[in-house]
Amino acid sequence: SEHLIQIEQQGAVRVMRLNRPEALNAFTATLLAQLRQALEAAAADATTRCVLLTGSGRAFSAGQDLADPHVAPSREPGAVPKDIGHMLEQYYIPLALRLRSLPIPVVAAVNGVAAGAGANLALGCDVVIAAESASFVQAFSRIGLIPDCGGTWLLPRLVGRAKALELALLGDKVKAAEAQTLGLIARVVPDADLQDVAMVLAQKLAGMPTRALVETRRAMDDAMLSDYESALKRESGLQSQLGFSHDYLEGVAAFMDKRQPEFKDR
Ligand code: T3D
Repeated sequence: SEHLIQIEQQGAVRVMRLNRPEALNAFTATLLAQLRQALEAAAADATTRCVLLTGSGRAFSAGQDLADPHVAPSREPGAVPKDIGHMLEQYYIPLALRLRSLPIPVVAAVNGVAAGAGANLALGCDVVIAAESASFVQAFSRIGLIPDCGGTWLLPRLVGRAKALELALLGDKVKAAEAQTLGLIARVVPDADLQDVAMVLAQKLAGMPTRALVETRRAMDDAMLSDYESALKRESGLQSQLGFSHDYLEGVAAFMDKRQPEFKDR
């Protein structure tokens, strides 16, 4: 079948480019399946230490393809309505979970508009940077839905309840600069620099102690749901494990020897 994700390896960084530019990279079942497959392959490849997710054309992703027969409501009178929850159960939930549990960091380089599921999958990545001309739209309420792909979990955590509800209820387009000011994303860069800046960032992460990065993500996510003391204890448990890792020995040795570390764990 057609390749809807363009994959490219640059050293230890695997670039995954959503590649349905004629449809603003809107998600079809095929595209979602290919993206999940690509994530599995990156997770399984020991030489890949960072994923860079981006889009081709003028959009990052317009979210669910509303013309896709899996979800498009039939306009025929008397037609049986479809259960669009199946699409979430079968495709989006496993994808969102895999992104969040990947054994390597994931950078999202948002090159243009990111709407609906496209916005929330991007916001679920570890470091999100965007081009100046990019924008984020919680498009769900406009078509009678609620934010999915983790939107109800992510948005209040990223920007607080007041702004989260404003974004989700109104479904207005938020420009990249405002998204950064709100704390929705990490960084905004000039359009012409996006791919380079994202690659430098991804290469930097790829050279860092992968396990520590991934445990940091997990510990922060878990800490959101727990009290202070539990977070302290979880940190301690993870720290003991990391203390036995090659990368910890290497990191401290390199610091003491005033040389660049060479991290290997994954
Ligand atoms: O299980 C389930 O299905 C539930 C899962 C839900 C997950 C979701 O993601 S729900 C949200 C789905 N996405 C949307 O509602 C976004 C709809 N699109 C827009 O709001 C806007 O198109 C954008 C903000 C993304 C971009 O705006 P703009 O002005 O830059 O472009 P445009 O002119 O609106 O769109 C260009 C074309 O793409 C246009 O087609 P045309 O007129 O050139 O033939 C437009 O219809 C089409 N398009 C845009 N988004 C979608 C789409 N076609 C199908 N599905 C789309 N999501």
